[in-house]
Amino acid sequence: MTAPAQRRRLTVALVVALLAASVALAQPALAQPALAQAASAQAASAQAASAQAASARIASTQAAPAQAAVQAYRRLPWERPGWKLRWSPRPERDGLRAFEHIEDDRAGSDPAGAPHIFVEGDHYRFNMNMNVRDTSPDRQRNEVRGNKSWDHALNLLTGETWRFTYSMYIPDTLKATTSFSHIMQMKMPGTGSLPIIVESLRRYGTVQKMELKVAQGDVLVGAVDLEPLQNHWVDIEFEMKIGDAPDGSVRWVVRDGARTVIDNTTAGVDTWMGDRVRAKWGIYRSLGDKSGSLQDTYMLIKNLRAYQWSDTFIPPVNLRYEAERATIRDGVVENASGGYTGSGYVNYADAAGGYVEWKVFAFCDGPAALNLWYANATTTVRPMDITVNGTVIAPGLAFDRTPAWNDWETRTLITNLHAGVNIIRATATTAAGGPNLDSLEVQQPATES
Ligand SMILES: [Ca+2]
Ligand SMILES: [Ca+2]
Ligand SMILES: [Ca+2]
Repeated sequence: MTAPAQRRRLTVALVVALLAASVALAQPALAQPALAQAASAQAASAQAASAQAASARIASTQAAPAQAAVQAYRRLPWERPGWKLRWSPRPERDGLRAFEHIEDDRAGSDPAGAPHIFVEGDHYRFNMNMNVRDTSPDRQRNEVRGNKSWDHALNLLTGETWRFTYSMYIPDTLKATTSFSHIMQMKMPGTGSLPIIVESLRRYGTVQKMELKVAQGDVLVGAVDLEPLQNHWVDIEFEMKIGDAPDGSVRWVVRDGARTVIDNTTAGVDTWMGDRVRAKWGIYRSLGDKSGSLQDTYMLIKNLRAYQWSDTFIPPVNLRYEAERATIRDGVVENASGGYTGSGYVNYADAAGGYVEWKVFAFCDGPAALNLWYANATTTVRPMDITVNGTVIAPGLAFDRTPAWNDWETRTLITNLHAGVNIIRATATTAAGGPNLDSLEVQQPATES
């Protein structure tokens, strides 16, 4: 066996072991019998096939139990199409690690009030006082963004359908305003990128509303009176089919105890902006309110859950390849900035042509999501050409600025890989060189589509 073939077999074995382990960990009661059953069904099926070659009569008697076993396996609940839980942080256990990024007074305007975002019992608390100023000083921001599970960021991609549920406590000091007051958003990564969905507290004269809008086209999904919902926990649910218009849709449900306050669905909207989608919670509001509603306040959230509609229990398989362990031309491995994974990151030389090149594994021919984790705390975009197996799939992909060198962000590409080893290269195309590059995550569906 050649060395690459040995490596490939090892990788296959490792991936299978990882898959089995993750299934066993997530579902200890179901996983072992189900996997054993599947294996025995396969064995019985193989046995039936060889018997068929010998004698059609014998084959027919052996194939029947094999089919019955396969059907029993398919009937297991987690093999049916349905909502599959993909994220369920417990504040007291997971703390702020449940999120990709914590934007807690990122301009450092209110050190006396820090931290503004923290765990309090079974919920997350977001404090907002009037001292806080965002990096844009006409507004305030204390938010968490992204969903992290098993130390990986959840990828919400085009063609997928997701449901988020959570409970929210809005005190009567958190009022609707004449300028924007957002309490939840769905966005793609990138500084200054437009939101996709926005949940806001908006004032119409004397009437305070909580509303949900799709940002593209400014489409209102629904609005409810805010005041009856204040000073106690209410339940929020929203579903999102991710796609370019007209394939996107959004459903928004607000429940107050047993009462459904609103349950609206808006279809035909645009919910995909070309990069992965992620949720933000917190208080992000303009200081331009003209109604005198702004004051020190807070918001609480708990029972956060994310479900993906899927016909398999097994989540997509996500493998991380560190930049510092890849092939590097015109770049150096560093570890001075924190927040990276592995042992460091690659700092590209200030020149065009430097690259990081990975050999990555794919289970089968088909689509994969590539997450390039990077930081660029300059004011200049640092584009790179991304090639897969020698073909440029994203020329001059923009790596926009990030708030800090230790604030790692992603650019996500969806591309086809072939089964086995694939070569992925990120090449700087301008004289400033590439951004700092931390890792490449490759995500493939666990089942062939
Ligand atoms: Ca779009
Ligand atoms: Ca550099
Ligand atoms: Ca790294």
